[in-house]
Amino acid sequence: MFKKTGLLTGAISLSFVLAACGGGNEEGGNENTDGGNAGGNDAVENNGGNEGGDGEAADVDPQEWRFVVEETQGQVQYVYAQEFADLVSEKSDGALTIDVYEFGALGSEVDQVEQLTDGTVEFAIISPGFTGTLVPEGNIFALQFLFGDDQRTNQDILNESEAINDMLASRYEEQGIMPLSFWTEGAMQWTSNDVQLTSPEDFEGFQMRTQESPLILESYEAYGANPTAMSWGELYTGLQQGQVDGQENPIFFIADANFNEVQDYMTISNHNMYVTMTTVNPEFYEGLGDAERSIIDEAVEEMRDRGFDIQEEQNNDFLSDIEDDSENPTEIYELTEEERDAFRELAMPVRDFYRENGGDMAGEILDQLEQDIEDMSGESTEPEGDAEENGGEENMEEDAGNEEDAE
Ligand code: 6CS
Repeated sequence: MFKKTGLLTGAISLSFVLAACGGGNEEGGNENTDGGNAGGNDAVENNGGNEGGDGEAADVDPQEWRFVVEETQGQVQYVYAQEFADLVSEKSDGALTIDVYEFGALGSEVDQVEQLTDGTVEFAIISPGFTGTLVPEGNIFALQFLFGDDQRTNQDILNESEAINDMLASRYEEQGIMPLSFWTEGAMQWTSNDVQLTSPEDFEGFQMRTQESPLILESYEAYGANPTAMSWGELYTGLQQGQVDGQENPIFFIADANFNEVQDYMTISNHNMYVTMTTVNPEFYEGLGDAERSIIDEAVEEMRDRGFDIQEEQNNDFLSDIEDDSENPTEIYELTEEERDAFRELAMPVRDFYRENGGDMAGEILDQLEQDIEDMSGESTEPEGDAEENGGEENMEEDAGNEEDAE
């Protein structure tokens, strides 16, 4: 499925000081200790349930690797990475150790992409929303209303789609990012101040925070909004101080990052799902021995369903945190199908923008993905009266939109 390139270039050292907290493995938890402002400094060493050391698995050379994620301790990506690390340790009888770095420990989401490609870290969870200029085809996940509403079906499509796991994955690999799996963190919802977002008119002049990929910005411009890209580490303050009016994210993230504290409204829009990727540096992966590589592959497979369960549980559990927060009330409204149709209609021409600006393979990948979705969900991806207009003159490879520096 994946093209293999290059050889391990040798031991890689961090160019900065890493603060290691040395604590045990964090389970679930989800306490947010920084008032919604991201920026932990912790690497949590994995002990993999193998304290006491049963000895090392045959043929596995003891090694220590780094895994950086875009979320903080207790949040979905972090829990996933820690369980992945535990599995790898277990399978290698403690020979393979993975230290998990939470968001903020090594920089911004964009810095983390670079750390994976230059080999500073071996593993990373990377969301395509932060790779839009590096791998323009990856903008495909910004297309709203492309996938259906059933997250289980969507995860099956992410697991099996040829468009994603073969065609798109090879584009990532050419840029030094090898996706090992694509997975959902759940449906995204809108939050806002001053206006409940129920129709495209509500987005007129709305300052929307987005991740940095050009197609996300284009999608909100299609609704009439003024999107601004920023790191989520700055988002709580940005919302509080009125630099931006609203944002999109899955429910668990809205609640755990405390965005609801500084937002008047939440709209259950289910306009898209949040897709992320478990990735590895291709040269590192290719340079591994068969035994080590098999352990990684097995852990990736075992984490497919686990990742889905972690996000589902957190998204279910956290809704009540928002509903019950009487100190900082957030009014919640669920869009009707008719209301969603108004957004769907405006989202359709953005597919043409993707075809024209999403890199050499964009058209082919989108055609194949639409086919994969229809085959696996039994539902059409093309609503009636597909719009012809297309807003795209810019080139996503050259223009990242109006993102701000994501430090
Ligand atoms: O909104 C964001 O940028 C963040 N949202 C999630 C669900 N994970 C990490 C990402 O950086």
